[in-house]
Amino acid sequence: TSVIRLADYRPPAWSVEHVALEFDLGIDRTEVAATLELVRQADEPIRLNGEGLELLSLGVDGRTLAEGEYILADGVLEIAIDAERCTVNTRVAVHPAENTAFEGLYLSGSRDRGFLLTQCEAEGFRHITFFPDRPDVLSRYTVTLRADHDRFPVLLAGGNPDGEGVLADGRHWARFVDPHPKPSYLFAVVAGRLERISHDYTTADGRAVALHIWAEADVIDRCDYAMDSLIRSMQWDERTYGRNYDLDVFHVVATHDFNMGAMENKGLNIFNAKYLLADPDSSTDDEYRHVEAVVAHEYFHNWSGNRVTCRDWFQLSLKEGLTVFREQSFSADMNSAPLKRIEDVALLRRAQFPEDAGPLSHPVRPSQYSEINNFYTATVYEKGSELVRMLAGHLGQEGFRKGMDRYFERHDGQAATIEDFLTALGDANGTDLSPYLAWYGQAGTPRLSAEGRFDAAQRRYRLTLRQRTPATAGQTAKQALPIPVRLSLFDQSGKALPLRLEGEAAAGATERTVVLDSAERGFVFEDVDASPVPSLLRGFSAPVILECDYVPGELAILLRHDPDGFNRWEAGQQLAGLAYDDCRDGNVEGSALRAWTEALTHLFNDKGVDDALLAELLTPPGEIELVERQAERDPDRIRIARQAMLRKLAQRIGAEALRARYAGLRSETTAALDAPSQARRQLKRRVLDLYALIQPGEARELARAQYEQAPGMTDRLAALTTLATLDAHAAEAAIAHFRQRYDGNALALDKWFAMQALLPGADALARVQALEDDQAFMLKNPNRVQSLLGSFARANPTGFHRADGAAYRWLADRLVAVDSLNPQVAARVATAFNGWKRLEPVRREAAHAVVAELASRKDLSRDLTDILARVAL
Ligand code: HT7
Ligand code: ZN
Repeated sequence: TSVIRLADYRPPAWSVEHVALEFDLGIDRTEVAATLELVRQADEPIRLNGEGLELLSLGVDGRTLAEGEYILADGVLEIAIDAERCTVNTRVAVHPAENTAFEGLYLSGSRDRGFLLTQCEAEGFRHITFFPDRPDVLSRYTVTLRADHDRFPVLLAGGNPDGEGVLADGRHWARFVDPHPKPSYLFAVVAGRLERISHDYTTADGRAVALHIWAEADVIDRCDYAMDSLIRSMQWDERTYGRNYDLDVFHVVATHDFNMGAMENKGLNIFNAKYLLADPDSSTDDEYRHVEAVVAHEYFHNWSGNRVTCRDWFQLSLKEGLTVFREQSFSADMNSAPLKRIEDVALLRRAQFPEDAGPLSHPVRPSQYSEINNFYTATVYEKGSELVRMLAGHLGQEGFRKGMDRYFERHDGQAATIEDFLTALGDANGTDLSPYLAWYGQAGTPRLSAEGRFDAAQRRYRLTLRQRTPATAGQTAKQALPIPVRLSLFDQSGKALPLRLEGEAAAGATERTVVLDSAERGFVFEDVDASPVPSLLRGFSAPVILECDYVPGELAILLRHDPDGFNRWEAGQQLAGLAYDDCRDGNVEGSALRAWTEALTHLFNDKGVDDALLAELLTPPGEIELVERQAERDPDRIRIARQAMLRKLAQRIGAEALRARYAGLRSETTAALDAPSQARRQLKRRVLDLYALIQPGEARELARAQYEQAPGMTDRLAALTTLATLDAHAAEAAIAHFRQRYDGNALALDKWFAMQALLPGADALARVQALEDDQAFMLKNPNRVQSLLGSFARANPTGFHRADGAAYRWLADRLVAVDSLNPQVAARVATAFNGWKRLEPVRREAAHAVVAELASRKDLSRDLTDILARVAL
């Protein structure tokens, strides 16, 4: 397969000033007529991308081209022409109902009741019409839709409405004009039977905007929370970045058939229903937060992505990393900032660190790709956001805002690069941010080591910081990066010390940031009376792995006294890691295990600790993160050691205290969404799970009662999970009850499939295979595939990594089947093979055989082939 390289970038040879598109919509066949106003930029033929299009006619400046006057090969239509400008007319046919890949124009739902929609990012527009399908070609769009009125009563496209009317034979039409030049990947249309909820919004700069959320009739009453979230997002972007919405209408559409989370098409966002619908009976508290976050994310793209877009797909993080960062700040403002940070860092560690440590590792700005769809990764999104966070931290709140203003002003209506972004931020602040560029080009997670030395005679504390990044796939030479380390020093009683660095006149704040910009550097703090406990990398100030030889007692001090909620949790995670090591090594009397259980017991009994934070503190790193602490990776042993440490904790807190706490939290009878109620539910779940480790019989009865009386999905699903984890057979009746109660509710059923796919142990495969026979299971629906196959393969280590390799062989077989329908989804699930090389030998051999066999097949999609080729290396 061919490789695209950043180094080969050349500006487009022809620009497209205006595009007029006319759609004659039908489920089996849609005809698309396009008129492109092209302007020469270089001495080259016109080249238009087109895939899977049936070309009906082609004309230039009003003249139909005969066969020899153009070349159509390998997805490119080439027309050689002398003029400086010209108009190209094409007419093509496409077949939406046959499009199972959900890229381009496709059908969501059934033939008789579903609706048509498009997905163009990254390269879907070429499946709709011939076009220079690259993000640096910005054009103004006029779109006319024509369709049968009864079958497609609602016709939508991005932009402002520009007329509608009736046609002969029961057909009708609608036209839309988008005044803002945009790349083709932001184009969208939707047509079908949809209901809507609406809100009249006025922007801070006085524009009246009609907000519409569209969904199929059976779920339209679950869109209110998304509308509230949208309004909050719009207000937040006005307040925080001075950014206003810029069209007269804003449409949001929900679909159950979508490859990713959502899509920020200009003026017409399209959402996976999973991230748009929410109601207490079918959504968990986590899902409510996800809806708020994804609605905000897509809305924020209107500036970070749409008004200023990407020059090429190597710059993907320019819009994605920045927009994730904007969403994270928004969510922190709407909810609890420390809890949001905990959630985001936990995700980074669970998803991005393993990605960056394995064969799929790549820089935030990759230098080459063979299939761009495979680069919508945790690295581009989550690590990309961490890089923006470092820049924001470096400039401070005001400086960052000034920099963002400069960036939006300077590049409005342009396709920009990551250099442009750093330059604008730096220029607005009179500073040079180019050292941070190295973060964008270097893959791998840096290891930051810290060593402290206290000198009693000099009353000094010397902190030596060192960095090193291990070699990653295809990138062995690594350089030092600027690593901002926010820190405090605590005395043994847990009091933060005022900090004075060597050479400074007076002591300043108790927290400051030092930057390690070389392989090693020492920082000397003056006026220190006794050996302090350093609290490092506060707020997770850089995406690195901190290696610091804390003794357990030091971490226990931070865990008890650090005033910053995030760092408190972080100290708990570090201590839990050491406690895990004790359990792994069979050292059940280990000092770390003791310090961890004691400190947490203390916090458990401390009425001053917030419920939500306590719930997080009671959750040690998960089985996936813990593989890093295991030389020979054996998921069964990891789980055994982790369960052992949790059991120790439960014993230390004591059955009586756990039961009493659970009873105190149990009284809830409504599913109210306020933060304290959510926190109580979260804590209740942790407490019951701990209790189940020492009193399984009683815990089962409590879980059963909780399941039956649950006022909402959070409590119901938590109880069902606890029951099923205790004993899947004993939970059968409740599992069947849930299945029946939510029959027809796709999103609730997804959770039902996922919950079972995640149950640990070697019999998980048989359970998953049995679930494939459930009538509601279908390979053609991405959410269903993710909930059963994806959850099992990517998040059930003991189930997937069975020592006999049976689950590997089963997944390989299913991947081939999914691939024939939807390559993007198959490629995503296949990343489950990412870590096979570091498994213990028996599993490694089994996985290797399967991966090698799959990778040698010649009949797979480019998406899946690309992942397998890299994973197999
Ligand atoms: N920008 C969106 C990316 C996206 C996508 C990419 C490839 C294939 C299908 C897709 N659907 C959406 C999502 C986002 O807002 O980041
Ligand atoms: Zn995005």
